[in-house]
Amino acid sequence: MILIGQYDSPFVRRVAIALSTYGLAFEHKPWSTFGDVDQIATFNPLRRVPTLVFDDGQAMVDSLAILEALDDLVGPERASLARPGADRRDFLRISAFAAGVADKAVSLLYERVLREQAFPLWVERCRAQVAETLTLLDAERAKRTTPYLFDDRLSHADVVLATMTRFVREALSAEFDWRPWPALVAHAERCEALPVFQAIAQPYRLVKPGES
Ligand SMILES: N[C@@H](CCC(=O)N[C@@H](CS)C(=O)NCC(=O)O)C(=O)O
Repeated sequence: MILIGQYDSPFVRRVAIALSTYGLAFEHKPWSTFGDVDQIATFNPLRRVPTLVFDDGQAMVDSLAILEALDDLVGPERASLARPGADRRDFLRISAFAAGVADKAVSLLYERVLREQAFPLWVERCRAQVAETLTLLDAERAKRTTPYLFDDRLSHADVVLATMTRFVREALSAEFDWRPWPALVAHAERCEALPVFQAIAQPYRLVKPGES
């Protein structure tokens, strides 16, 4: 398999962490969405990352869809990051809110860096969406006493909560004061201390169109 995208993306990182946790071998192409867009386009017309290219040559996008496919590939015995059963709705709900924050953070970032002048209404909308959803997620994390969200083992939901937190803190460091969200910070620190998080990491760096 080939995984396309850089590890400063919270979406690419969550997929790489799953591949690595499941012991699935993959070739990593750390291509930038802007600097290496032509190379990405040869595999994926949508030109987004993560792109996962399976051994039969089929390319797939969207981190949640990719994780579902990986869980199917390894089967229920090996899919240790999946949480089927009673917690499924919470698992999907928290995962989707965390990924949604990352989506809106990416939108805000692009608005700030790709336009000569950011559109204030959009900036304020993204800022409110990110901040208020971080408050929701912090409360979800704070009310749980287990080491990870659902039990004492890492799940896909824990992973995206942590990769999102690192991304927003690094890429939009001037934008948000994290003091209101201590449970998220503590959660991210716990995850970032794990060997798989340390091995699959890259400090955030923006590559604009035309740069490499
Ligand atoms: N919902 C997607 C979001 C992926 C995403 O936003 N990727 C960004 C990089 S972090 C990207 O490809 N940006 C370039 C673009 O959207 O054209 C997922 O979960 O994979």
